[in-house]
Amino acid sequence: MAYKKLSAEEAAALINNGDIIGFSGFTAAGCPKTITTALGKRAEEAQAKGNPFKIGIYTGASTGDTIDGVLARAHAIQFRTPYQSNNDLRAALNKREAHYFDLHLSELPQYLRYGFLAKPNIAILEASAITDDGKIYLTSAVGIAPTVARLADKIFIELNHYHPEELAGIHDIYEPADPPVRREIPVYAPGDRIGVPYIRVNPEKIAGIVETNLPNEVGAFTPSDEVTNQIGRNVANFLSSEIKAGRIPASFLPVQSGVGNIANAVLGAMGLNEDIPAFRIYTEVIQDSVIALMKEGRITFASGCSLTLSTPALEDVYHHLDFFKQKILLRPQEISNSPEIARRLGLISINTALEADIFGNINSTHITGTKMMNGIGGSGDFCRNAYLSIFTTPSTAKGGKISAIVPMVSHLDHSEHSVKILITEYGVADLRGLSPIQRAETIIENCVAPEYKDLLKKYLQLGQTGHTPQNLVAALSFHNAFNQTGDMRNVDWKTSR
Ligand code: 0RQ
Repeated sequence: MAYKKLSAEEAAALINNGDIIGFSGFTAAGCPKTITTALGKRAEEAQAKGNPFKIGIYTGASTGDTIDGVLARAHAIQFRTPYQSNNDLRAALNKREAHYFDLHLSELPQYLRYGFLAKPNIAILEASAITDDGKIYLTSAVGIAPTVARLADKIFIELNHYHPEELAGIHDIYEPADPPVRREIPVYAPGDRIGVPYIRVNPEKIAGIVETNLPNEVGAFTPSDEVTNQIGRNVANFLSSEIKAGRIPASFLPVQSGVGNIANAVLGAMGLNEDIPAFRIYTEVIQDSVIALMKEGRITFASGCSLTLSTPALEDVYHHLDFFKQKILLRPQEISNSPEIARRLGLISINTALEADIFGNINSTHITGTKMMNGIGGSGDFCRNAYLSIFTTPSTAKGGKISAIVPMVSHLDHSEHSVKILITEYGVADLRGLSPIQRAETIIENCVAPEYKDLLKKYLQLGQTGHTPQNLVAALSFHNAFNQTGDMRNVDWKTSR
């Protein structure tokens, strides 16, 4: 091999305070693992000597603990974008120890190219293979890798032998040209290939190769429970009724579904629903349920940005690559999450809310308006541009002390203009064509937990005038009750009037 072999410590020694690093990967899939572990130690040693050591971080989305966890615990993060989901990093962001700016995932590569954000001078990429002439074959995700590989001055490769070289061919790498010369991204069906299966770089930029043999750090999914299963069934039944009503073509449309247990339960329920024909996926995160449904013939193709699979599911894919490579494509996030393609393909988009308000606005990111949970991820890329945009959420959190449906969201990610359908375990609120007061009545009737229905009906009576009958004094009274008493059911309208 033409490249210098390095240990993780040798590579980390070439990274300095103030460097800005772009990583491969998307969720914990496809992320480098060893150089950052060594970098965390290097940062701690420098800080122990009284020297500052902080870096800037661009990733695809969340990462494994060896990036976000290690570097957060080492107090080594100056800034970071986009989506994250690590407990230690979340704590650091909420203490404002690291600066975090939350971006739509599709936008990050073009923001970097446009010069809106500081240029990454280093890229660290996990690869399953590399050729002497600079062709890099990624592993189980793509993320922002093509863009940061091109922009960086120096590239480190973690060549991870856990991932088979036969994975080559599953990726479809394509970077759009920038305005004013951008043309349409020519994806007309989920399976369309528009690029090449590798990232091509100048071999002189490759500063070294670290060889590894490590699985992804994707955690096991929490098993679905009765609430998530019921949400799944409500989504599936709603979609089958839309087919019967002729509002979704009988041949169905490609589906995007978010990340987590609800998304797994929704796809599982869609797979079981006999009125929904076998379907295709055009999404960012390919989760375990997609693989199971592919084996059953219920999902016929999945285009995504990552194989965010539990280790048994990923090994199943790797043992049957001949089968799965015909049915899966991994794309950069600006293609998997492209608003242009979401609109053209007519995606049915299903994402998760932390809270919704009775008028149909969605908060996917902030706990009681101040604390960052994870980030907006791809939910905005898809929901604004989908054929049909659905948000799901359990009706309550923390054993009923929090209603996920509130008078006014404490932070706004997706507005009433983008949100078409809201689904909880209690039912479906179809908001299409409804005025604000009609939306409020529909959401309270169909989606709210019984113990919160009367409270929200009373709230509607407090907002006497206007097109959207909010009461600006009482609008955040549910959140105030939670902050003051630990339970939203203790809301006191007299003090909030
Ligand atoms: O906390 O575990 O401490 O009890 O929030 O809630 O119900 O386990 O749901 O894991 O699916 O996460 C929106 C965060 C949901 C996620 C969100 C508390 C609740 C629990 C998690 P505990 P659940 P999930 C894909 C596309 C971003 C938008 C998106 C997410 C914890 O799905 O980050 O879909 N989405 N992007 O108790 C206070 C509320 C709460 C609440 C729940 N109203 N107030 N706490 N919780 N509701 C992402 C990518 O693009 C990669």
